[in-house]
Amino acid sequence: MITVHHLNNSRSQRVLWMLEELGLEYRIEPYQRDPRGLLAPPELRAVHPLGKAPVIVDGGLTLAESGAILEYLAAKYGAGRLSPAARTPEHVRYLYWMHYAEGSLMPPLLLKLVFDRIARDPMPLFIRPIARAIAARVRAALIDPQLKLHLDYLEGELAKSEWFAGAGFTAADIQMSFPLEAAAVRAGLDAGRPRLWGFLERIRARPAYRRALERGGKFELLR
Ligand SMILES: N[C@@H](CCC(=O)N[C@@H](CS)C(=O)NCC(=O)O)C(=O)O
Repeated sequence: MITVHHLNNSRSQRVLWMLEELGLEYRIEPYQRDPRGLLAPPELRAVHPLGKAPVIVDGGLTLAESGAILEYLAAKYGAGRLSPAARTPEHVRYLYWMHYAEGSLMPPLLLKLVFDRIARDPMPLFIRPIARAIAARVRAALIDPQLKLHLDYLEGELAKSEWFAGAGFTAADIQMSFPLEAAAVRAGLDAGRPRLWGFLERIRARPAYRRALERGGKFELLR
């Protein structure tokens, strides 16, 4: 049986969702983030040297990196489901979004998380105004315009088809869900971008998504 090393409020939620979509049996090995630093506990390093989630163990294979895990599961267990046929235009789009989610969209969202926390978290009184001024400047000059650029782009892309790779729901939508859920809590994504908002509403209504939430526990993305 597949084991998912699952960190609360993390990217491993989308692996649970993928497994539910495929109707596979799996067990969850749960980990809790350190409430102060938000890092994973050190025990996760015994599973994979980076100590990050998700990691799956399937027989003799230990695999990290959510995009690789989703592609592995689709190839091994999908029997044609959740990934478009090779050498089709949909498959090229599928590949693009699979890589874009972590490679292009997550970096500004992570910067947003870090700089918002610098501005908000307790710190010695004498450095607070300086730290806040630097954080405000980086957000205004770099992070917020980049996030707007990405979200506007994505809103336009969803005008082309209902799902990211085309007319059919695929693992690329599962991969894109995490940054878009993160954008909803930390980057102002709301009903003002109706196609992206509709995407979030559609994925949240999927029975497999809901079952994954029940199995994975509370899912409150960091802000
Ligand atoms: N690109 C990797 C990112 C993995 C990652 O950074 N995971 C976060 C959870 S969302 C994590 O484990 N954070 C805790 C830590 O870094 O200690 C993936 O998509 O799997």
